[in-house]
Amino acid sequence: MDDLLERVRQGDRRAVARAITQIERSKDRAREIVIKLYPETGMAHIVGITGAPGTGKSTLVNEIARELRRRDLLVGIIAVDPSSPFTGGALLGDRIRMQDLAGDSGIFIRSMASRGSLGGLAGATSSAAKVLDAAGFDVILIETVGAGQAEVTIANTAHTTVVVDAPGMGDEIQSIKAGILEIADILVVNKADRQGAANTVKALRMMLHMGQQKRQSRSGVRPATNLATGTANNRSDDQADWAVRVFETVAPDARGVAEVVNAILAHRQYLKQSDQWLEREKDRSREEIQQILQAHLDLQLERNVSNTEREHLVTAVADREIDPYTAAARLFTQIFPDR
Ligand SMILES: Nc1nc2c(ncn2[C@@H]2O[C@H](COP(=O)(O)OP(=O)(O)OP(=O)(O)O)[C@@H](O)[C@H]2O)c(=O)[nH]1
Ligand SMILES: [Mg+2]
Repeated sequence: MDDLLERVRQGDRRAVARAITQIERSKDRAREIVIKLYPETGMAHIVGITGAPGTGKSTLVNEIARELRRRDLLVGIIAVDPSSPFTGGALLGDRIRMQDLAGDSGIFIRSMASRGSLGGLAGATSSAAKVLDAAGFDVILIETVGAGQAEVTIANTAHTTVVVDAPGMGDEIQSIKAGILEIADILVVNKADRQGAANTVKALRMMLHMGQQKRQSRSGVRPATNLATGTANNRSDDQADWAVRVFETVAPDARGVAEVVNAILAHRQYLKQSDQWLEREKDRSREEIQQILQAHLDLQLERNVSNTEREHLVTAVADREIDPYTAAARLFTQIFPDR
């Protein structure tokens, strides 16, 4: 194990692949790997690429990676295999599309399977990102389908979130509902070669504008910079704001991709120069601790309280024999009997 992790630290790609496989297979291994590698993490720029199914995320990630390589940056890619039935089979497609990058030793590509719970997927993804981080990859691109809470959770673990839209998806409103637009640092309208692209751009710009006005009137000061964290109010006034912008791309031709990469790198710069990098690190840490605690609690519950006992309490609450607080208190003493 220690030998494997030493090779990870040296950037050995096969060791990286094996470590990630171990993370997927065993929670205990994942724990051990994260504990041991953690001191060597914190250097990589983690970029989430999210959006509705079929907007062209994989194609775009492919081209973004190629552009980052041109700038001599080492790129790790994690494609989260969507659990949504709409996108079944996407994994194979992703592999084929990304194959042309596979010969480059400066790029590491990995798909993560979304089995198990939401927390499990997010947890495994962020652990895999730590392995890539410790291995010295400069930028880690994480592709997720913006369909649910898991994706938002994964996006929350990124420093920079790129939300990808495309014309004719009819989902501009949907994406707001899903909270996807709110987490964007950079917006991309891909498939700009398709009819209606200009309208999609216009709609997004309008929504951005409205979002900022709302925030402005709520806080009584100036527009918030950051649609994601809502922490702008804490920031001192002399810090330049990050303006969320809308970019147009035609991913298969790499059209507009260099500009998106510029924005991604500029956002990193912005985070580093303000206190926002630390703020995001704290957000990510908070999220992770929370997930670990939750998982621990679930495990202890499973171990120490039988299903029958739990169901018994559930029925008692449903029958109004006891209230839910009393039920929870009883479970608590059973989960942690020493207290
Ligand atoms: N016309 C056009 N087609 C594109 C563009 N970008 C991607 N496509 C096509 O759109 C389809 C979906 O692209 P993907 O990159 O797989 O999209 P995705 O968002 O990763 O899809 P999922 O992972 O399944 O959600 C493919 O057939 C691409 O070739 C573009 O800019 N213009
Ligand atoms: Mg994809």
